[in-house]
Amino acid sequence: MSPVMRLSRQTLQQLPETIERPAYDPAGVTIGIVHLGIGAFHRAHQAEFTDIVLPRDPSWGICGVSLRSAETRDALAPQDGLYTLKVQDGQGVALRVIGSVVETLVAPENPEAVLARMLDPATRIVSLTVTEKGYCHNPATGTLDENHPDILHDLEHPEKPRSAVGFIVEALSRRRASGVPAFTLLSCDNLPSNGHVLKRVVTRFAEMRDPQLGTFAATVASPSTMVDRIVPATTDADRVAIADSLELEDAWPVVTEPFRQWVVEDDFPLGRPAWEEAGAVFVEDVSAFETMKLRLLNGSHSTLAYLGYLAGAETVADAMALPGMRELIEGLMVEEVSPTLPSLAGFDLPAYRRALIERFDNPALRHRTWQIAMDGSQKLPQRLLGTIRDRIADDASCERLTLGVAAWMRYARGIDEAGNVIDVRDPLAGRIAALTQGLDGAEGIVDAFLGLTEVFGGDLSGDQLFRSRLVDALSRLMSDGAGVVLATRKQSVV
Ligand code: CS2
Repeated sequence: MSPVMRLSRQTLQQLPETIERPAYDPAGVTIGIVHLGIGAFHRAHQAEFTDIVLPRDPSWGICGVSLRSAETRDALAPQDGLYTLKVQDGQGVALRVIGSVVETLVAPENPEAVLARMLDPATRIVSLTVTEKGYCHNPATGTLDENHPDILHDLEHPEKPRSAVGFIVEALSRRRASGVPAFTLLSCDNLPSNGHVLKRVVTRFAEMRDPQLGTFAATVASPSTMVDRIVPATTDADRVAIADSLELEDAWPVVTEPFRQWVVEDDFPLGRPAWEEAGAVFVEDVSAFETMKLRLLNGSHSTLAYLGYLAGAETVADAMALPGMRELIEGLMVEEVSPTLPSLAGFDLPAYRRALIERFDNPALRHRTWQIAMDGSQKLPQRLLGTIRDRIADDASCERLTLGVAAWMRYARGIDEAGNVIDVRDPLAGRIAALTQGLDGAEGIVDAFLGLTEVFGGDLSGDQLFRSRLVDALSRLMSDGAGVVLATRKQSVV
């Protein structure tokens, strides 16, 4: 029977002994961080790091903001923001109740309440996990897409913004007017030099509103970070299993793996939590870590997701078990990605790659290929295309990476190998469908995709060698299917 009582501050004390709970009184926590994009990733990553250090300084509680739907607030508000983090792999399970998210707001319902929080002088950090598309940027260049519908909206209605960029700039403008120093911006999304990208789009948008505001925005601290933890979407089965262990209902627990990593540039003029005590690593320049993670982990993930989905694998672990997949991913990491990485003194790259394979194999995480396949047009530039660019410049092979890109093209057209419709989620899905409509040959399809210069950049869009390799890979996927291509790949490679 499922429990009737709900997790909350009141019921916290009745949790079974085995469940770890906040080592502080959640009622005594005040807000120091406004987080835009309160999804599962934030709750399994930054919110846990913060939870660990709150006993030392309870002034760093988090106000979590949803920029779109009310779902998270509706689940967490009746629980006083408390939720369970379930950490699991093939070996075991650990449950911990997190108390660092002390308020949840829904931006479209009340943008003014979000702005009020951002203006509060106690708010010293505004962090973000709004996914790649949330930056309203051109993925190939990292600059603001000035024609983005949300940007056009926010330019016209600066006091009622929709986008993260619009909220940040309006809050900075009001803080500046009332003499409150600017908060530190902290991007926690999977973008190369995420702090720089954020600063660039914020500064440009501020400039479009008012040149002086642009000058002010250019002075705001925006350290880059590398974030890592695999966090699949929570399922109903997870909810039921967690309620059984808690003997309480939790409307939105989060499930993740034991591994977690956070590398952060230490530039916080108004201070920060002592996240290093929770395992974060502070460095001067995060870019080498970020390139490594995006190219090795996320590049492999996207390749696994597109090829795996097409070959009928529902999860990453299933995809890893497809004949030929493990060899493909290992070869991609060792032979094609690793030679392009900047060197990191003292870093054990082979051990990092081995750990990645183990993480992809984690049988306890049902990480759906479909989930990772989302928003490919925003992800591919930093995950696969940058590496391909470097390999082409070095006159080196990139057959596996190219197969990953071709698999995206095959997937993004929206029909699977059995002729069924794929639920493609991508801001460019409509454009891709229109561009490729009626085409049935690999050459025409590749040319249509390469016309997306905001994805491929002017250089790769016009690269003839890249084009012919893509045509070759896509024709094989179209004629043989992903499963056969994977299983027979070795023979077909020259
Ligand atoms: C994944 C990432 O959904 C995706 O695109 O590749 O969310 C991945 O799980 C994380 O970056 C791991 O840190």
